Amino acid sequence: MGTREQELLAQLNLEPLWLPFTANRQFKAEPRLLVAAKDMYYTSHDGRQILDGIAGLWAVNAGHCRQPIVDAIKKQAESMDYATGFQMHSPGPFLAADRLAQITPKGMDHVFFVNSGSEAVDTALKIAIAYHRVRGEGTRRVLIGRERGYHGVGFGGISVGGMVGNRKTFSGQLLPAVDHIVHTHLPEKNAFSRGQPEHGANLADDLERIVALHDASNIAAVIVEPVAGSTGVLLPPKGYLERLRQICDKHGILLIFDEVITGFGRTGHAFAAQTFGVTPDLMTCAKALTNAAVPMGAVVVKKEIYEAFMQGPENAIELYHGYTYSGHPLAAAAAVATLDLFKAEGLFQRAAELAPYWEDAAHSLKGLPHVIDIRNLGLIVGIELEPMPGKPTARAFEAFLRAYQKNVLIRTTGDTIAMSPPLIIEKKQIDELFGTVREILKTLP
Ligand code: PXG
Repeated sequence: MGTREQELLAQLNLEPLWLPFTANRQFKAEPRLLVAAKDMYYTSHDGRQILDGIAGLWAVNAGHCRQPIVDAIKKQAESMDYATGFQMHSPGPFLAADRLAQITPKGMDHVFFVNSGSEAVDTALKIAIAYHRVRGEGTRRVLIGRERGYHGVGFGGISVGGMVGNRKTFSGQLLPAVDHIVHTHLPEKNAFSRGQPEHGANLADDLERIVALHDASNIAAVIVEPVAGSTGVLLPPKGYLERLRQICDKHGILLIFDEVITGFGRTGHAFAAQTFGVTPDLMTCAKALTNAAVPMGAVVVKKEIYEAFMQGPENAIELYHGYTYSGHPLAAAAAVATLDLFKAEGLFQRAAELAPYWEDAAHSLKGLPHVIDIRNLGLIVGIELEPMPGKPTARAFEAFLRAYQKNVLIRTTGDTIAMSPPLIIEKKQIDELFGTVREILKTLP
């Protein structure tokens, strides 16, 4: 440990903080702290430059500490810190909503602001139920998620989510009117697909099974991630999302895309809905909406959904929902600057242009020890490793630790290495990222 590191750690009392989604005791025994960031790199507490292979956490799409965003936040903090969004508002959220509506799929043009992906999911589920009710179809309350889905950690999100680790502690307290369609992971047929896999469109028909069980008149919405991220990068089979859309239309069920990680250029278009050519009725986003500089999320809905609420007496609140910080001025300022920066630098297009290079680099790892599948799209990759016998997740976590020692930040979930860099990444940095992972894979236990 260097002197700088020792000094910094000596000042910190690590004990009071309870870290999220972290093995706290293991971490506190050997902390990994990031102290600064610029563009593609973090600075670690021991003074190393760390290449950010995961855009913070699928979030810093324009790269770190970009000046226009920093300036916008500073300016807003100096001129007005906070204004309530309830029966009042400030100009920023209107500007942000307008900018956002310009890049969402056609017809999806009304925006409800929240502060995180989890809040966006819970808000979208509530809007779906409330929408059916205001239209006189109040029996439609069942929410359908998908196995292996991740929709944040609110009670709504874990209920429609399908990751057992996030659910098992709370089983019995999850939302009652929920069901799940099957996941789309078919490694025996689709391993090492480039982009969308060939097999599995028919898995969308599982929704018909659930409709037959509950009856469409009871179902409010289906929520899926267009590309499932946290569960280990699962891509939709060709034709799958189209089929899901058709079945929802047939039965009057709302389709919600959770675009928290796929939004803002990650797949080569503003949203995965555009990459796949399938438009949902509602979508959630967060993370890169502000380049992660200030927490913010949003639910974007089709015009018809917003308009269904704009009935009745004009002095009546149409939706009893909102957060103290919905449309927080600082977040709104960051969102406006971020969306302007994405546009000025053509970053979504840049992701699309880099995607073939990224794909080749990713698939060059095929054949290395332990690699049982590689899945990619846009600037996303999942590299699945054979688990160590009796020790699931241990091999991938070891890869994460070794990559960090070698100055590269990757992310692991289960035994899958996931990478999703800022969209400003250069080809030589793509080489460095995959080169480091290659070296690590050769020596992993
Ligand atoms: N939906 C999706 C699809 C997400 O990926 C959330 C909702 C929740 O967002 P908040 O802002 O409440 O965390 C997410 C979050 C990972 C990882 O390792 C991904 C997320 C969170 C933690 C880890 O891939 N995404």
